[in-house]
Amino acid sequence: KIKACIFDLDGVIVDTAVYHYKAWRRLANQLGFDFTEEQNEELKGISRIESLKIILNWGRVTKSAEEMEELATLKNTWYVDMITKMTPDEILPGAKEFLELVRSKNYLTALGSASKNSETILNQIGLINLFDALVDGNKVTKSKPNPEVFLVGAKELNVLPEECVVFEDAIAGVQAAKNGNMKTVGIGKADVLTEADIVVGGLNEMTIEKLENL
Ligand code: G16
Ligand code: MG
Repeated sequence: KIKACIFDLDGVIVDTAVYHYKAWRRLANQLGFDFTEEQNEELKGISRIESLKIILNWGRVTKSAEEMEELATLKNTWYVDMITKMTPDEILPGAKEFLELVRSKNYLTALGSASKNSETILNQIGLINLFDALVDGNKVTKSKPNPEVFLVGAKELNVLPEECVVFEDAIAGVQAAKNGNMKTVGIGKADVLTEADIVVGGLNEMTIEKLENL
């Protein structure tokens, strides 16, 4: 029986990918190359430092570990500048309503995000109080598809992995949930998120019935 819902942040609750893209692109341009929005898709759900490694590889640029830390920090200052201007009208359609709905039916809720900025974002958009547990890049070290972020979420909620449903927009995130023995609802396209138990276009298409039938 399902007892808890664990939500990814970027792509499920809010679209921060556009801000990540702007900040990473500014960094790439400064280093003398560019990358496309299509390439940016590959960075979804991937941690900050792993994202940087992928981007540097696209530009055929080599940096030391120390330089990479500096570049990642620089990108983050630009990113934080943008997300601290976010407002509740950037919440994706149905996200707030679905969180309130599941809570009213006594399901527990947790965030399971790779981002180290998740609390800033949830405060900006006014949803922080709708989560019983917050697990993000500050609490875990292993990147999705490793299930760590979701397993810590289940633990904090005091439920078993098989009692959890994960809502994810990234392939790596769906795999992480599967690797953790959790049910998954893919947010996006069924031909992309093939490993998800069901796929919906957004939380606005999600219902209690679909949740209970998983
Ligand atoms: C998000 C984004 C990723 C980003 C990661 C780390 O993951 O999808 O593109 O690299 O967070 O973000 P930060 O640099 O803020 O720590 P998620 O798991 O919320 O989809
Ligand atoms: Mg995501």
